[in-house]
Amino acid sequence: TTPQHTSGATPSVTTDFDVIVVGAGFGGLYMLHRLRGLGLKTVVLEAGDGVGGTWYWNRYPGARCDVESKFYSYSFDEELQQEWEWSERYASQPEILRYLEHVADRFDLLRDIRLGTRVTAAHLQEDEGVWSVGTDTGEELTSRYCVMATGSLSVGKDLEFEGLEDFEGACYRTSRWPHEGVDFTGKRVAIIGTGSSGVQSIPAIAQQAAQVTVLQRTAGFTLPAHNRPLTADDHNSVKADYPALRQASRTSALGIPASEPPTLSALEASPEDRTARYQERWDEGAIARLSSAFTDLTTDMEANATAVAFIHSKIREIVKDPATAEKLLPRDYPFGAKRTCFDTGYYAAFNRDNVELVDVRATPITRVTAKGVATTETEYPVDALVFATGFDAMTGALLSMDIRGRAGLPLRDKWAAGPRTYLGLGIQGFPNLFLIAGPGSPSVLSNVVASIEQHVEWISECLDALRGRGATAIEATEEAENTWVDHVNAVSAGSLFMRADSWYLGANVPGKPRVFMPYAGGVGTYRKACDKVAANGYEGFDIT
Ligand code: N01
Repeated sequence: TTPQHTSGATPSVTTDFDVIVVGAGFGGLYMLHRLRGLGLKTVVLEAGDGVGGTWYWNRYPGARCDVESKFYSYSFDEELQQEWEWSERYASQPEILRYLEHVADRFDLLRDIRLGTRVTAAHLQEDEGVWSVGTDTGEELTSRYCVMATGSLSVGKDLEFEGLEDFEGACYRTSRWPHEGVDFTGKRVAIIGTGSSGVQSIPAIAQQAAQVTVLQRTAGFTLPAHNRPLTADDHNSVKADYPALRQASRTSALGIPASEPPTLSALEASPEDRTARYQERWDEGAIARLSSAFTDLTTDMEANATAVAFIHSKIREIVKDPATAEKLLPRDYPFGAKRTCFDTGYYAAFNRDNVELVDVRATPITRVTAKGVATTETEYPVDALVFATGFDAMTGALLSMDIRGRAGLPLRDKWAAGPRTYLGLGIQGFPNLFLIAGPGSPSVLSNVVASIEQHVEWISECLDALRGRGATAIEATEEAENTWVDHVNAVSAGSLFMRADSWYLGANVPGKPRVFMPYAGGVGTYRKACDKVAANGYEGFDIT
């Protein structure tokens, strides 16, 4: 690259780029498009050999989004949303990847994306106010601004199993699935993990493999997706409604248009009415609909227990073997305290002769052996192991890089007791570094595409405003960051979310600080807070 003067930068300072964006998923692609629109020289560095982020890596059988395709898509370009046709209500991983590849192509993004380039370090050169970004390809690039579009669920949790190196069969991770796919025909497969990735992949793998052994530690809640192909009528009505749907998403709590709020307590309804309402919403196939069936499911544990009892009754109804059904009943935490899973044929898969459920809380996994998996009770000989064991969520990708701010302070040190951000967008001590859908923002508690668009637009407008002022640096103040972190904590304190050992709390990763990382105040409320900060001249940020 030819070094150039950055727009608005001190003339004596030259950088390779105005902005370096890390990651080419939904966030990085749109960020690049917007920054180009501002005339800022931008490069996107992407570890994968293709664009797509989450949808590039998570190619496991059955991978599908749990937000309807009409909402889980970009809204920023009218022609794009009018021309793209989703084939299913809930889009599959291959289709979402095709969509993102189409977007990259349509907006000619690839020429500013370096694929196969993993960022390993980002150091602030404090005197010059420049970020120096190191990659695993040995490059050292400089920029005035850095945007981390690195995803909340992009770094897998370490595999904590002893003896893994002894295993003579094949090992797969759902989040790093081989591009050529895997043929399990005639194979015995053990699947470890029954979160969203597990419940989606288990029924799909069971259709092919000779034998599937599901190793379940915690039974979770999963609702049927009722996915279906979209018809011409669906397309026409969505396309006609897009402006209203998008506007409703932006002001909603979850980043999808809100339905009528409930008016009745679960405890006031008669048992018959309650069951009827739960059944109606179970049949609809939309996660948020069941949890908002009554006013008090997220606030009153007795009310919540009625939803749990309904879901238990459904599991008992679907799963023919009573002993297996009992093991599948979620009992460890209230409904909604962890991210609810969304499946196609999960419980029914346990009615197949080739699927066996092992409760590895009762009989824990002791080690992986040459031939399979050993528990305290027995050994399960298998040809392949599939790990659907989750992610080092929200902070994993950021802390896997050596990010250093003022006085060389590592972000890992700054966040030793949990992530601290202002609005989830900026970090005190790390000027000119922006996060997309990071900790302290609604991100994983929302339709993340809607949240990403809001962040990208806020950051673009902020950079444009800085340029307008002739400023070259923006940094969250300590006071603003402290106030925001206190607010994020206050909103989640006492909520349902605190009642489960979830990845929202870092509880799935041994030794990770137990801090509720996303902002639970809702997408619309959050957007207003961000807009107010901008309207007040970026209050809470020091601008120089
Ligand atoms: O990961 P998870 P995931 N021994 O952490 C088990 C999004 N997503 O990849 O609960 C035995 O939820 C662990 O057991 P336990 C979505 O936001 C969305 O499935 O810790 N078991 C758990 O069962 C989701 O929430 C979609 O006891 C071990 C599982 O592994 C997030 O990604 C699809 C274990 C991990 O579940 C993460 O989902 C996929 C061990 N040592 C993902 N370690 C959709 O859009 C872990 N487990 C639908």
